[in-house]
Amino acid sequence: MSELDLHCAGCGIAIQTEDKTKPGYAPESSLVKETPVCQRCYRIKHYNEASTVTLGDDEFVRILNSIGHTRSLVVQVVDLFDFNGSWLRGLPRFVGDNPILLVANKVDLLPKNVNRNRLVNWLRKSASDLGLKPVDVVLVSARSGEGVERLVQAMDTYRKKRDIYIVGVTNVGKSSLINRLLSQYGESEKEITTSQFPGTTLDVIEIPLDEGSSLYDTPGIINRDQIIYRVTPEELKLVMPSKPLKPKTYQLKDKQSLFIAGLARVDFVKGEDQPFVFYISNQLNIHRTKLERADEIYANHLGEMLSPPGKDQADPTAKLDKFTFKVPAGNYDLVISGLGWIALHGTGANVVVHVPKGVAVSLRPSLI
Ligand SMILES: Nc1nc2c(ncn2[C@@H]2O[C@H](COP(=O)(O)OP(=O)(O)OP(=O)(O)O)[C@@H](O)[C@H]2O)c(=O)[nH]1
Ligand SMILES: [Mg+2]
Repeated sequence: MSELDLHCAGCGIAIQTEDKTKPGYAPESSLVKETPVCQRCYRIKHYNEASTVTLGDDEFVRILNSIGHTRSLVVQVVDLFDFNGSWLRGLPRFVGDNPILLVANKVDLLPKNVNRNRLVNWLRKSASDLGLKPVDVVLVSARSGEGVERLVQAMDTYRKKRDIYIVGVTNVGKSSLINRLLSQYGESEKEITTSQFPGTTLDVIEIPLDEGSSLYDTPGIINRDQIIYRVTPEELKLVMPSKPLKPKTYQLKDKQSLFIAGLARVDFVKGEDQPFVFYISNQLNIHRTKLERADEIYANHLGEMLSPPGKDQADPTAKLDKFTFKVPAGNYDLVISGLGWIALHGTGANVVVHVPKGVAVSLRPSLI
């Protein structure tokens, strides 16, 4: 049995029963179920295993291109915890004339008192700066359900009975959001596989909406700028916040340095005394020291006091990337892709950020 016309209900991949080591394997005995799942999805769901298969970028581009040949509403999902790192570049080029609805997921991670209208305006402005004019912007949380009703209304308004494609970088919560929508409509027995590891969905998954139109989940592309590709699966659980962020404020003088675990170092090189507010996973420690001692502390304590990375991964001799910023007076965030951001609301500061090679660091007008 090699050519089965069956697709895994969890990740969309074509199911095969012949090779355990290849994607899509499911034992024949499991195929009697109405909604068959591949062994990988079974293991992610029941043992929270890290997924080892990833989708090639070519395949991803092929899927995006095919959306350009449909008439549909495209829903671009971004992760509010890492707006910059979860931005899907060049989407308008791929999807042609189809309208794009921008959905910012994981709003539950932001402190409760954050002004929602301000966030939406911030998103609209940032999207526009990145070359996207969405038909609308909706804040949601697949986890808490916030904004989901609004999303349903917006999708209904803009799709005009056409298909809907949910697209975005890996791990932004596309599949979680669809599961949330399905359970809202009493279809809770259908469940797409989700996991904290990137690259969960492997092919397009069709969910019929009504006579003649469907909602499609799609796999996400990997954005290697994000720090999540520099940590082990165990460390990823610490780096990706699971609870609302509790901002940590440090009143700093210049010539001080702060380590975010052993993953990043922020040097306040020059400027007036001012607060640095860290929005990072509550499970990561911050260590403050003098700038002149920072090299020595890193060399001697990486993998111990400064962890993650753990002892086995720690390599204090590995070359780091260094970003220098002249932060203007006003409200700005220094963003370390996938790790979080540091808000500055001062009179200006010269700051240097050190991160593992290839991780993106940027400056933006403050989100909060
Ligand atoms: N805090 C929070 N976490 C979320 C939310 N939505 C999804 N997640 C988490 O984000 C991670 C990725 O979720 P998925 O739904 O698998 O993401 P995806 O975009 O489908 O990922 P790919 O299939 O790899 O492209 C999981 O750990 C989810 O639990 C949310 O609203 N809030
Ligand atoms: Mg998915």
